[in-house]
Amino acid sequence: KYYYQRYRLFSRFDEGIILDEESWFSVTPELIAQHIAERCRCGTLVDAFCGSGGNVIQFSFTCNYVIAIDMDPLKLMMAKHNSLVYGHTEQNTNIEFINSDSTRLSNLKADVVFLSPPWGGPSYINSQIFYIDTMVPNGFDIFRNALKVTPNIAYFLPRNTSKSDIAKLCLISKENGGSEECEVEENYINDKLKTITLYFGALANNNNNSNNDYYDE
Ligand code: MGP
Ligand code: SAH
Repeated sequence: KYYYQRYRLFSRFDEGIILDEESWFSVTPELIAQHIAERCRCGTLVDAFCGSGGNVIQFSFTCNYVIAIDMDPLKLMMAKHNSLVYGHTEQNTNIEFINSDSTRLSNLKADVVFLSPPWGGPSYINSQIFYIDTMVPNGFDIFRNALKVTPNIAYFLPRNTSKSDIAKLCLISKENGGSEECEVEENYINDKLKTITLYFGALANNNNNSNNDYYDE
């Protein structure tokens, strides 16, 4: 199923993209990654769960500087390699790859944090409703940690995510000095709902802040 969709994941797939088993079902399709990157255009962005680079590569085209974190060193090797396929070089890149546990990223400074954690494998869709606290690390803790860095957070989640859990995230955001509201975006490819992305802080359309408020040339 995923191999059949390989050019949807990476249009340059045939130029040497490398993925491991987890990445095949986790990578963000390129069109969606491009769209999210445009919405997150900023100075410094942290991709806290960078995997093999589906999002990071697109962020590198819209942000001045990208900090890409993953706890799995193999994922970082693949993300770096895949970024070379998309035009980066060892000498000339705006991506810094960091092998670390993202639940400890609170001392970073950034304009935007992007979160695309593991959802527990492709079986997430077997439940009618996906609950954020079933993720490992716990999806609420991940969000609380990101709020220590910035209120401007984009959170990539399953299409069957609990609506009351989304409301809980808004409450957590408000309690930690962030926005009380978030924007829920449904991401479709060819009329098929694939994923949702939540935008908090200045990233949300309804929070009345233009992107320029956090864009740092
Ligand atoms: P999917 O539901 O496994 O595939 O994932 P699809 O093509 O919708 O399957 P269908 O049979 O229902 O048509 C859809 C998308 O969700 C994937 O392309 C990934 O971008 C994303 N995704 C899936 N999983 C299991 C994860 C995950 O664990 N973490 C993250 N960050 N993204 C995931
Ligand atoms: N958005 C990525 C896919 C992310 S998949 C893409 O488009 O390519 C989720 C990633 O989170 C996996 O690579 C996994 O190794 C990583 N991960 C899981 N727990 C983590 C943690 N505590 N800290 C950092 N990375 C973690």
